Amino acid sequence: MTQQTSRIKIAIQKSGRLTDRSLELLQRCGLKYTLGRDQLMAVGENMPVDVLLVRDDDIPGLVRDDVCDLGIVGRNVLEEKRLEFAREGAADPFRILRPMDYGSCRLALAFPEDSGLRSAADLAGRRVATSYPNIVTDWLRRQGIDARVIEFSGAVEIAPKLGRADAICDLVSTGATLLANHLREGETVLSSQAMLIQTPQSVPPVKTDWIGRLLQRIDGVMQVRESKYVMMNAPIDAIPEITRLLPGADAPTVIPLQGRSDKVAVHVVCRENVFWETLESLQKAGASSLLVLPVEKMLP
Ligand code: PRT
Ligand code: ZN
Repeated sequence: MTQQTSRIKIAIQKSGRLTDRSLELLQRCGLKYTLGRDQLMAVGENMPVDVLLVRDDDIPGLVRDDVCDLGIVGRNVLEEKRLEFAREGAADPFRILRPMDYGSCRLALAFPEDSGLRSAADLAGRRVATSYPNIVTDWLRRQGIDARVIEFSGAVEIAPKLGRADAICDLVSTGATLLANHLREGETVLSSQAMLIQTPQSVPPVKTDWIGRLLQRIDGVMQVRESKYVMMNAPIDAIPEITRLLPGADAPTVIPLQGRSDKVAVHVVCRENVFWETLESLQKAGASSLLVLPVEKMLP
């Protein structure tokens, strides 16, 4: 096997809403890379991992065809392509490994405020504009609604104004775009976030170790974002109550305090954010000298 084929390729969006967070994730996994002159590939310097920078719509196909071992793409794009590939006969074009903690949005129906249309049930015999024709057609069919789906490649929100559709189905995050276009949000057709996917082919042994290490690091990076290391002094009999109060806490480490028999030091890793209210409750339970520290890295 050549050096080239032993390197792991991961496809991420070249320029868009998922780009910064995907690159930041890989950097926090320890990857140092050099961006090629064509800006299409970032070559890993310290790990056998290369990053392909492409349009998000191309990522599912690159992973299906085993050109890339891994990819990060929105569930909306993934689901749209999965339905397209299924029509072509590919049942399982990629393996979904895990959701990432960014890129969240929803694919939702929206109706012109002055239209009298309120919900999906009002769409019978009407036209819905969307960039996700496969997902929307499939959803309407499953709901038993006989509406016509009009494919729009961009600026879907202006389709009703142009007289091209009666309603739309588009990605929504804050809702500001719908508001600005006098559209009222209706049913959510798909909840989305960035997803990590893997080729359906079995991973060659030469890559198994590094893929495993990368996945473990990705999990670690996502976990530390919320995790906190909490330190305090407390009476030993308050420890059960302290553990109960801390969200997602591991078993606490209990350390004796020099010259103190009434209190011990308690150190706990919490896998969720720790709020002021929690600290106040810990104080009431007898804890003192409370410290909350961010966690830099974590492995199970
Ligand atoms: O060039 P390329 O094809 O790679 O990029 P793209 O233009 O297709 O995608 P891009 O960069 O816009 O989005 C990439 C991914 O980010 C999407 O596939 C989603 O998974 C995710 N995402 C998260 C969003 C949004 N939030 C989002 N708000 N994608 C698009 N939007 C758009 C939406 O289409 C609408 O125009 O933002 C507008 C609505 O936003 P609000 O905040 O006004 O509701
Ligand atoms: Zn795209």
